[in-house]
Amino acid sequence: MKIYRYQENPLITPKDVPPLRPDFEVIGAFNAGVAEYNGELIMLLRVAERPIRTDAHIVKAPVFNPSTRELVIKEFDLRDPAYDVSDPRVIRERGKETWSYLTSLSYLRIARSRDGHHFTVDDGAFLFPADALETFGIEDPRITFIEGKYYITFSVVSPVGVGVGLAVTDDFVHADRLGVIFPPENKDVVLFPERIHGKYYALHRPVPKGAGAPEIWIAESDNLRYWGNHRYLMGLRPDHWDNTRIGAGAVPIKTEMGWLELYHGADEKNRYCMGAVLLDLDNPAKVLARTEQPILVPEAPYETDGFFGNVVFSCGALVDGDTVKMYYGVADTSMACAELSLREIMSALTFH
Ligand code: MAN
Repeated sequence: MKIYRYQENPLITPKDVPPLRPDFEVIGAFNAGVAEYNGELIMLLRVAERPIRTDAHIVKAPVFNPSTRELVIKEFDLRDPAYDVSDPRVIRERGKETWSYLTSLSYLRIARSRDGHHFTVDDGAFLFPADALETFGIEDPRITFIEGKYYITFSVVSPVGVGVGLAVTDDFVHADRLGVIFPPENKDVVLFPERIHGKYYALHRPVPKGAGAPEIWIAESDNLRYWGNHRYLMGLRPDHWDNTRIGAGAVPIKTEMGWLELYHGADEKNRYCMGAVLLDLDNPAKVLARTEQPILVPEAPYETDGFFGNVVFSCGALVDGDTVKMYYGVADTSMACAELSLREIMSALTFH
């Protein structure tokens, strides 16, 4: 498969984004949702900021306090054996399976472009944590244009778990929040761009803790807020690149052959690749075909090295004729874009 990675990659790096306050630093501008609006390409970035470290032994975790609307900074001494900080993203109490704090707080911020290659970052946040379910941040937005409005799904992260929130905008200046649409633990919610037989559809990714694994489900709704008729859609594949965790990526692309979904899959070493799956046009709960091999793997230095390396993670793609412009987060650090041929992705699918 031919892949054209933009020469300007990475398109946005943490250095391009000034922190919201002087005692913080931006460590990630990644996993952006994309949309076309008013002649511009909008990238809704997940920006991760953390308090600047002043003592090499102290890790500081930012937490939003919903009553004061301020950030509280928790400190952890790396020499304290009670904590495990081997994963740079989280602070764990040793011996516990779940994590207790994130080392950065994410919010959503807009970058705009006329040509899809060069971007200007807006001042300030577009969506910032606002309530008790968002105290550890909001992450990984996807934008779907439905019936004249842009709907944004994003992860909401707090001590009670990771769920999925919904917001809507028609101008990328103001957004209305529509609440949490999928409770913990769930992530990677992508809305279909149109109704199918009168119903809205969403892909989602629960993380079962007893039986089961982080795999992709599909649900229906009459109003985008209340979801039901949940069905298991597709799973992990042993001995494949997507054997540990999968989740929907970009907004499904309508083609003559079906809905083409670009999804991410991770292996046991936490290498994240992108693959494709084709769903029935009439009944998207039916999987028609899937790529055996990934369509994009982390290879470029900006994909293999960073805050959390070996990650390509797309939350949005645009289609122009045969060209799929896949925007994707790299190494939990920056943003990149690659062009692929729609026809070639289709021929890489294996039908069952
Ligand atoms: C994982 C990673 C992090 C993210 C948390 C919470 O640890 O994806 O980047 O912040 O989950 O969603």
